[in-house]
Amino acid sequence: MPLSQTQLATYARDGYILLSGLIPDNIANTAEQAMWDCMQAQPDDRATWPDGNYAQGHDRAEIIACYTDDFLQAAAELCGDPLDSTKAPGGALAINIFPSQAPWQTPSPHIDHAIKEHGHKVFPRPFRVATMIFLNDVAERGGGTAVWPGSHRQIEALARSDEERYEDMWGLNQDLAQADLRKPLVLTPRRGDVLFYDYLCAHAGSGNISPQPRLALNYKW
Ligand SMILES: O=C(O)CCC(=O)C(=O)O
Ligand SMILES: [Fe+2]
Repeated sequence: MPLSQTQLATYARDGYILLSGLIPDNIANTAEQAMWDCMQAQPDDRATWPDGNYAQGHDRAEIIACYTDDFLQAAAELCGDPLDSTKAPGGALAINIFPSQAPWQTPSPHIDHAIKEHGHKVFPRPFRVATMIFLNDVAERGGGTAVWPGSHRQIEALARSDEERYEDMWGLNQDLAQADLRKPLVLTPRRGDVLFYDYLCAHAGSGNISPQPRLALNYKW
């Protein structure tokens, strides 16, 4: 079992957990190189970098290699489902945040699967756990993911307060201001760290005013 009782309790309390160094450095490093290749860009030549942020699905073997047995076991334990429910995914969504000139500000929270046209319902949960695999070191204000500790419980309480009104993830996401969320934590993960978050965990991408892009892979079960 890769996760301790303390880690499981932390996830239950906070609605997310950052597991440091879950992906071995050589695997994360090789995935990062593949990511640059996918973007047809070179890390040491800014002129080749994409304009703005980069969100794109990829299925290169070097990227899929991040789904190690330890990673999949951790995901399965956090899902609360049997292991075979988390067979290695066939790809990942790259979410890369490139440096920008915009003044840095605390981002606004959202929950995932909240696009109106997709019509996802709040209950039963449309997915169990989401993951962000960080492929490089993230500096302060370098585009780390922001998370709102305990927000999954507050947002669940909001949803339960009026299940008719908050039938859809979209409507619930519209009303997060009603959930009285605490202050967010803006993570500064390192290469190989993995964030797991609950489907009702409020989170956000954040601005990057560091010299380096933030490279990460997103997947949901
Ligand atoms: O880029 C991040 O850190 C978070 C992205 C995110 O929340 C999303 O794409 O839904
Ligand atoms: Fe999100």
